[in-house]
Amino acid sequence: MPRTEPDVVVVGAGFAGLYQLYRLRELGLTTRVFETADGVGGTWYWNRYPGARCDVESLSYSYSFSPELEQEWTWSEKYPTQPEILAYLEHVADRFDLRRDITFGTRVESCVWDERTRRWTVTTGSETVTAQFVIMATGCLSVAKAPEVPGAASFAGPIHHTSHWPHEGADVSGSRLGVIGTGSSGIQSIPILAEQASDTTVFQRTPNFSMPAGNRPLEASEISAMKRDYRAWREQQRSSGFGVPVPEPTKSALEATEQERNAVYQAAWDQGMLTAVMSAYTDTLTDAAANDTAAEFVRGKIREIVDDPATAETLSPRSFPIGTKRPCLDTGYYATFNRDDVHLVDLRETPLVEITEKGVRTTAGEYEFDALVFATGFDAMTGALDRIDIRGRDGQRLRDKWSEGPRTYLGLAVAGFPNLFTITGPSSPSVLTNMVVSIELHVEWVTDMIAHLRAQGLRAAEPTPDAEDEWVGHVEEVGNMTLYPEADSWYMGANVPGKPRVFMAYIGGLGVYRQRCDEVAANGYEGFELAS
Ligand code: FAD
Ligand code: N01
Repeated sequence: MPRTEPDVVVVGAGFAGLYQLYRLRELGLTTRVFETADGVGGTWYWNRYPGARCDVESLSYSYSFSPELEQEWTWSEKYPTQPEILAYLEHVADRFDLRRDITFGTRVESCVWDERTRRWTVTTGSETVTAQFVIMATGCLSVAKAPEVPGAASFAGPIHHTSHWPHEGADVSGSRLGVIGTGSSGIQSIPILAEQASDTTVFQRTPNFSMPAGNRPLEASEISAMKRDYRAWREQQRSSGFGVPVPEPTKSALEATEQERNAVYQAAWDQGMLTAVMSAYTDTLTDAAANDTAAEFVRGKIREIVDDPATAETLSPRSFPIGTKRPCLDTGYYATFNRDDVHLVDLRETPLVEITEKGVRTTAGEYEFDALVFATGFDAMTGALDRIDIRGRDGQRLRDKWSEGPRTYLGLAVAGFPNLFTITGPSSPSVLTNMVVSIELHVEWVTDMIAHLRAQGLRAAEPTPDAEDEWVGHVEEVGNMTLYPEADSWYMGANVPGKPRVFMAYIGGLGVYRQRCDEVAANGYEGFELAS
């Protein structure tokens, strides 16, 4: 029988929840994991749209905690597909016998702190359990959002959100297809969908910067070289700024001549790595003029690839600095707009009005479709936490506390919410990095803290309001030194109407952040109040 009084409840069974369970077992703690989905994988369980793959190289976008796992798993491509990443996570779940502590198909609805027992009461649709600790491994991009227009229920054909793609696949062959959204999910799926559909119309509100992924099968020699050098590579990942080792830039883009810059950008473009362009110069993300040199390089590429100059201009981002909305890697995205059966609608000129029975109405008129795809993204960073009724000391609700933006200490814990931890929580480097590296850092840190509490006979820990205020201020200060706050991005909460406009990630660098977390632990969990 599953326990009703485990030591720990973990919410979510993606990269974060699986590893957290593994670590807690090592510590000898009893753990229940609850997962809404019917299987493991998180992001890679849900996002099954055609073309879904990661854009951090497979050899880096993988766990580092088990050298045996590293040796026995062999990635097939530079950027693995969703099915391959899901197969990897299923393998991890089986190899470490994790499934027996996971309750699938079960959503956690509320978590309420009981000050008397110093335990959380966790309620799902089917049971109530209590636990000393709750660890939210609920994901930064796990709550899909639809376009904010009325009428979806009236559409006669199927509507597929990229993040809830049917498991059996969606056959759009021969269909007239409308796609709303041109972020990473749209940019990955549109070239493939356009090949299948008889006619495709892309509704674009904001064009995004994208670069060719240069995806390819991995050579046996590179796999064996990496398997030989994995330990050193992992060390570099852990101390790097973004969780992907790249040479540190030493020069301002504005110190280079245009010719030098273009050679550097071209080499980065050919490499097919996001970090190569974004890390080419020291000031790409901090100086508007420096940033614009990279932005203009990409806009020049769009003009080269897209035959029709007006379409090229519509596809060219001009309303935000490059990198301040998540840039994309693609396979044939811009060239797709050279097809006669692909049309681009600029929603800045003719905004969406409604979804109708036959299709989509903009201010210019009605477009008729057989099927629609919403590639409209997520209520990111706080969405999954906001949807759980989390009540800390004195009945305070987390979503009330965060009504003007999330407040955390290190993105890991929240004042007033004892023994609650958030893996890749708001105000940590999370989505600005290779997430697997950030996840491992958080899981290991939280596990160490729980081990410390138990070794010291302590029952509860929570950040002090002062430590939280200091961290929130620091995250904001560092964010304001960059161009990120200028963009209407999901990093800023700007994609969800009514969401507070706050930069929700820490851009100080993963290596620097790791040092800070290590110092906090080494100083006896400085900034936390520990209670027996
Ligand atoms: P998730 O994988 O999101 O898992 C969270 C789980 O929690 C979900 O399964 C969800 O169902 C469950 N859950 C949430 N709330 C509840 C609840 N109340 N009760 C029960 N269960 C709940 N990152 C990169 O670093 N590189 C990439 O290339 C990259 N590509 C991406 C591609 C796509 C299409 C998307 C959407 C994201 C991508 N990401 C990428 C980010 C990705 O989300 C992370 O890399 C990583 O998979 C997150 O793992 P996680 O375990 O933290 O969260
Ligand atoms: O979502 P998005 P996503 N009317 O928010 C548009 C990761 N990821 O699923 O920009 C009209 O980026 C919206 O327009 P605008 C990655 O971190 C990675 O694509 O808000 N349009 C935008 O064009 C990524 O950043 C990969 O003006 C509306 C699009 O929909 C994150 O997940 C692949 C609208 C949403 O883009 C999210 O990506 C996939 C409306 N009402 C995802 N609402 C990799 O390749 C939204 N839009 C690794």
